[in-house]
Amino acid sequence: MRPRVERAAINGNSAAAGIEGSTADAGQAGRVVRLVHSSDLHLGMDEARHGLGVLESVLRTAEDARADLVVLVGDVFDHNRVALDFLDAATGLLEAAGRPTVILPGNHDSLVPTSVYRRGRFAEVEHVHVIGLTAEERVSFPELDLEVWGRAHFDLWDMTPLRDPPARTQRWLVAAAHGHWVTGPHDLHRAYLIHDEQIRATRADYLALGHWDRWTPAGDGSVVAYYSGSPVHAKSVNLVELGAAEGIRVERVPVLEGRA
Ligand SMILES: [Mn+2]
Repeated sequence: MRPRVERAAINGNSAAAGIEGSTADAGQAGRVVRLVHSSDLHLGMDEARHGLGVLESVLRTAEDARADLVVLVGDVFDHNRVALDFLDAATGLLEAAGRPTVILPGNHDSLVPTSVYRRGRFAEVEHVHVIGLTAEERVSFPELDLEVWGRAHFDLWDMTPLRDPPARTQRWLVAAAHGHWVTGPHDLHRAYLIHDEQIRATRADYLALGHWDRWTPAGDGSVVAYYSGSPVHAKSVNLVELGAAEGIRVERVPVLEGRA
């Protein structure tokens, strides 16, 4: 049984944002950039039962989709006590996939001193980028004319995922945030809040959200923003195409089974 495929085509913000320079009107000429957005894999929650199959599935789906880039928006690991050999195996999968991957640490896999990302050898893999560790907040891909910006969780304290978004330096700006989208006053007691006006202020072409297990669009429509949901629960990832004829195209695609 395949989950239904959700499609959304919304005009990108790169022109509307009024960016300076020759890239502003690159509209038709540039190639289409494809990225796969996922989050909340919670690897290591039950090593015996789930293993790394979920990560393998996401990477296989990205390969099948011929994605230029994979963006994993937090809680990739369930906790920071995950065993070193498990981390080595995870790094091995990312390395073998050979696909540029940006990881934004979330609240479960935050960059505490004993973080999975500091204990594991993630920083040694050239095409794996951990925001807050291998880059401060922004990872640039000049060959794609794209940058990914986000704020890592460094501990368990509250933080503001979308505080002070930067001005773009590439044609495409993808923002990433691991937190709770505020849909009303009943959400205000929560942590890691993401408000509509903060989403709007990113002026990003796409906002990749994590922290929720379910797939859902977010924001007020000013920026194309989606939770990917956990591949375990949503059974899908978001395939985002930047530069498609109709603007920014987001497709919810089912995750393929791992090889295991
Ligand atoms: Mn979370």
